[in-house]
Amino acid sequence: MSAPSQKPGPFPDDFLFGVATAAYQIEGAVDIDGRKPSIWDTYSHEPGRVLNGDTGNIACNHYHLWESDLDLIKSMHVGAYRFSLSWSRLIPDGTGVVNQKGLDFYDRLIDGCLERNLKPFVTLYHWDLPQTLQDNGGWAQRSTAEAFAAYAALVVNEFGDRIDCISTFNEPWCSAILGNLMGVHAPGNQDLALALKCVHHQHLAHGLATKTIKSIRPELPVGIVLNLQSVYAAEQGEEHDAAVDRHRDFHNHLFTDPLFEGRYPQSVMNVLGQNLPDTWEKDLQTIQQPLDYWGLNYYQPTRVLHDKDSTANFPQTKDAPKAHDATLTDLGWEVAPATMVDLLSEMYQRYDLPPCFITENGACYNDSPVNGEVKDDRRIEYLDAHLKSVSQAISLDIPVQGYFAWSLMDNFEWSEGYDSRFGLVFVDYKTQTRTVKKSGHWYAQLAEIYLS
Ligand code: IFM
Repeated sequence: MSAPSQKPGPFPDDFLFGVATAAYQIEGAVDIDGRKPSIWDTYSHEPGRVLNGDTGNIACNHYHLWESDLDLIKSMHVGAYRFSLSWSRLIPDGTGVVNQKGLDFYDRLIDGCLERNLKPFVTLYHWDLPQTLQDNGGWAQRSTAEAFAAYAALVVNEFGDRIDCISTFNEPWCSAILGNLMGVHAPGNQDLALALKCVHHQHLAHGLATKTIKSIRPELPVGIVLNLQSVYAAEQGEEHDAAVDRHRDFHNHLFTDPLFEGRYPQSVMNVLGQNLPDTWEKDLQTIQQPLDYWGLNYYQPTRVLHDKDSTANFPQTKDAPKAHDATLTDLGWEVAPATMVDLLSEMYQRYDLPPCFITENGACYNDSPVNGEVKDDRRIEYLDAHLKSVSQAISLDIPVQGYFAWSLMDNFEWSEGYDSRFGLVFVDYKTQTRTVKKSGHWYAQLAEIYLS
């Protein structure tokens, strides 16, 4: 296809375009070369947890196809590749013995990025906790935070000279809340008190790891990637407005206040504070580390209502039904790009923040190849509209330095398995053939225009 007639933008000259993936979603090779199970191996093998019983056993077989996958990324003219490391490939039990073959894999991958002039943006934790650590209590235990700092030290000592940016966590909300409160992600717990301990220890792990990374390699940019919600009341009324405030406190500020201001939101403390570990107060100083950037993963707005059920847990909100005229993706997520600008503005008003990257943005559309072509025009519209919002945010002086499309290719979409496709590249899981979708060609042309 030809270049978009009206390209989104403008963007600053050094604005970075990239694509993103995560280890468990693409690598496969789960029991090869010394890797041991993570909580997602365990969880996905439990009956009924993942749609169709899908697992990450093979995924996109990226562990073996990494070289041609990097060529594919290069062919898209992007400047950066954001990926995560599998902790259980590097330190199979989470602590102790280091797996040389795991180091070798990421050595090859990082060198492969550099050979192709792709900046490696590395994430330490994209939800795949080594199962041995979970067997010892997982994120509910302080020792897991300490183990994470040791893992960060290994990564920075090995790869720190060759990577551009390192993020401690990807979407800590998901691993704590979806995984330990809602029970729809690994490890599948539904326990509010436990979930709050996990939130705190993930924060602590971030703080300890950031300090460790900076002590080893002060010049390496360190940040954290958050999936914050842009929250709106679905109906007018004071009770719904108050519900929005509570929802933001629980789902956003429970994460951002400690990380960026070294405190917990008062409304959460009033109701749930007793569930935090006893050490919470003295840990806050460690948690609030100066960061070089932060990442926002953004997909859709959240519309809520006050929950009239007085026995409902804090924040006592419920999701509103989708408006009849809302545009939805194939996963039923609302398409509303301007809400991303609202959220960015809100964040920069509330906190004194470093620059940010949109570290993920994209949409699930399940178009398949017809005569060898995947005509996913809806994905192009989605990406185009969100890139226009990024440009608008920049025009409002919000320092967005880059944008990573989620995802390079279709992959294991967690509890939704392989049916939900977010890729710019179509993956035929039977043959492992990759077909660049129309959106992939579009994104490549866009990146090329801004590159030149
Ligand atoms: O696939 C996920 C990714 O792992 C984290 N952010 C959201 C994506 C789409 O659900």
